Amino acid sequence: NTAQIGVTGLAVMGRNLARNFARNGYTVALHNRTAARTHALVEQFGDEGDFIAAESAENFVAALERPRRLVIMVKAGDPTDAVIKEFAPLLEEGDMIIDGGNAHFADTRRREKELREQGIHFVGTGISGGEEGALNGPSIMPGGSKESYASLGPMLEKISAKAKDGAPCVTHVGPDGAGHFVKMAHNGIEYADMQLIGEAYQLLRDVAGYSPTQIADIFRTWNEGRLDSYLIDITAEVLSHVDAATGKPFVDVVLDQAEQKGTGRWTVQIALDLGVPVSGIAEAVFARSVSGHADLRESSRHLAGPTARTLGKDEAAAFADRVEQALYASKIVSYTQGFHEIAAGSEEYGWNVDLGKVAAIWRGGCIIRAAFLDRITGAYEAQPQLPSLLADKDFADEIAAAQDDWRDVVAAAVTQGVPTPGFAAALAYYDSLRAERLPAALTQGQRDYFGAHTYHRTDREGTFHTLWGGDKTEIES
Ligand code: NBP
Repeated sequence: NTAQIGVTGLAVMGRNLARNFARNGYTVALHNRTAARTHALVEQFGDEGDFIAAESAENFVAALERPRRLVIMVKAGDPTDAVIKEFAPLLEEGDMIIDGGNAHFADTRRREKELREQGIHFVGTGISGGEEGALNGPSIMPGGSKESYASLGPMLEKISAKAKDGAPCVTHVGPDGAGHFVKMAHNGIEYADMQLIGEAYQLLRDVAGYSPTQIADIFRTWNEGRLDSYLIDITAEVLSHVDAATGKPFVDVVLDQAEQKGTGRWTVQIALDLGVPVSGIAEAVFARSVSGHADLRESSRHLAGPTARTLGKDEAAAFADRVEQALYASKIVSYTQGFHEIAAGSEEYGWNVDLGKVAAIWRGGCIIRAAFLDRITGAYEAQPQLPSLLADKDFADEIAAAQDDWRDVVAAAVTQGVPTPGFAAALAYYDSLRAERLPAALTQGQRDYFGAHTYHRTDREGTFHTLWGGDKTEIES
């Protein structure tokens, strides 16, 4: 008997993905550097489907039907290269290596190119949904060749999450590193979503004076409306949880220093390289960074702030409604920025990514799954060349309706001294885009003054420089 697919790397993600394939009727070959994990899987879950356990790389490869489909689920970085180096010599032309780890898309591009020269399809695949998603249906973002998707796609469609309309949450994102790039952008957007939710929570707590349980209820209400999403849902769960040891709200006993694994940081680094303003995502990454600087925070506790003023009951309820508006408007902006980055990456690397399809495959399985994504798909379907989500009339109308409240909330945060870098950055981005004139004209003047960097004029073509040190005549260069 031969396996339709093999998984090497059987930690939480690989194990659950292998079980998912098996539960869907595929025979799955199993391999892990440390064989104990392979045997443990068969022992615990062997009755869920057909597994072929292999201890050696040779036996693992031999168990796969041709063209072989070999999934790597090991720690991203050097381990992935080590595993490729081990398996590639055992493979033949037309075989596929699927890397489901959180690889940097530049590594994926390099690996794809190297393996293509050997006739092997390398399919860098973003997988979102954590352990639970890997087992019950993740959102899957495969890159690589069209040919590989023809062979692999139906299997991925089977094991993927399904959106509410039944559509599988997987699509061929584009060639080489496109899948991992889109996964990276997904995680950047996830950081921004989480930061915005955190800011909403802090405002409801510090300005409106609500308790964590009350805030959980507010989030539950929001989850029935346009903010309906996995992250809002779990936020309510976390906020209503009470610590068993102390009887205090769980959120009050957790150390307030956020950690990160790196994909959010990559999103910002790559955005800087591509020249895409992802200020909301950047603020989310920096907010985690600030939180982690314990010493810096400790040495800053004495710094002056405004006198706190908690709202009365009726005022608090009205304020909560305004926070919902601010959260929703800021969310539209962070998705606008994230999709701009995907569009820029697609343009830079010639991937031809369908942005509407990306939004569609994020509707289920992944961490940012939300009702809202249907709207993004709709916007790109109506206008595939949409320059920005804010150019979509429906989103623009919604922000128009939300903007007064959004501004009030940011103003309240500023006067009350509650840090809301996400809300504020989103609003500044929005105002920058709609501004008739930006102070960039002055920046250009300064650059021309100190460095003769030249400028363009609004009234005629050409490149100009003013003789600032002399008689200030303008010359055309
Ligand atoms: P880990 O990222 O913790 O990696 C552990 C696996 O890598 C084990 O199977 C280990 O083998 C193997 N491995 C290592 Br480490 N170095 C190796 C080497 N040099 N050669 C061969 N195998 C090696 O596992 P994970 O949390 O299951 O994640 C797997 C991938 O999925 C990662 O890239 C991760 O970023 C990505 N991902 C994770 C999540 C999540 O929620 N955890 C979500 C989405 C994507 P051993 O058993 O012999 O030590």
